[in-house]
Amino acid sequence: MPQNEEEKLLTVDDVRALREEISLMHGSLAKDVLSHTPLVKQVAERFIEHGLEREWTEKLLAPLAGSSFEEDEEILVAYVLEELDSLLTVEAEKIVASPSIHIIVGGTGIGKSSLVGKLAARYKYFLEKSHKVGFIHFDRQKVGAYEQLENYADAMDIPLVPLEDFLEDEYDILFVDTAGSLGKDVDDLQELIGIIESNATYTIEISLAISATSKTRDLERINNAFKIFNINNFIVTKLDETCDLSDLMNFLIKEEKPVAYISTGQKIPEDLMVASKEYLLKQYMQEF
Ligand SMILES: Nc1nc2c(ncn2[C@@H]2O[C@H](COP(=O)(O)OP(=O)(O)OP(=O)(O)O)[C@@H](O)[C@H]2O)c(=O)[nH]1
Ligand SMILES: [Mg+2]
Repeated sequence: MPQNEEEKLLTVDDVRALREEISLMHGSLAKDVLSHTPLVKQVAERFIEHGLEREWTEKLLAPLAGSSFEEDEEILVAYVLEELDSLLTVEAEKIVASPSIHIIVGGTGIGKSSLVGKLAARYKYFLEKSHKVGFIHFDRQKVGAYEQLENYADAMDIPLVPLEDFLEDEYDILFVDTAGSLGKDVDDLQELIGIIESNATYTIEISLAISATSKTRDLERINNAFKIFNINNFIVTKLDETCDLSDLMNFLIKEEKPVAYISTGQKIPEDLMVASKEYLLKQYMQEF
């Protein structure tokens, strides 16, 4: 190839740099447009203060600058909320048709064991169909973890099924309580998942419990730490402990994984609800 043609070829790094430049240009164009429309800019800044990323928010609102809506705050806010609504995903509660095992993983003290108790009670007592439910204990790290689950089992009249026995008897749904810092148990938990998957009896669901009080970097750290598992959905805990859902909202729209349940307090089994976008957005807007 002649030297001058070779020189013309773009390297991967060149393309990457070009892409970044274009995306920056879009960002600054959006900013330029917004700076001429005080109300649109003000609404954008408020959402940015509430956790949304600057570039994303400015790009979203830029087309409204210069439109007939640029002076209508209600419409501008509703427009962003509509977009958030379309990006958030929630999961409908499953009616268990075939035996299933639901494993709850997540950081230390996030509310995993409480969730296992709340969910088991819900499936046994509060749904239209009463399911045959059991607990599986898989927390070998925390002293007292077994007793905590045993207490729920006694209080709710739900069996605590020994790990060796769960394939013996068929349950509609088994809830597995795990440790926050799994440490060496990661391999054992993966092995358990492998056994469940290779045995046709049960389907498996893994939920990552995340606290509404966690900051973005903690949410990302926990999410990365548990990526070794095939996480199906999130369960948000401790929503009652904060009025500021900025970091949670930003995390959820970036992750694009559905939220299945929301835990709203310490009371077992009452403080649990099936996830709703409307509820999450209402809570998010509370402090707006
Ligand atoms: N306010 C509030 N407290 C909660 C919620 N869920 C759990 N808790 C409390 O958080 C504390 C820890 O709950 P656990 O369910 O033991 O948490 P865990 O993730 O199993 O903890 P480890 O097993 O130690 O990792 C307890 O005091 C619970 O009552 C919630 O939604 N809101
Ligand atoms: Mg626990």
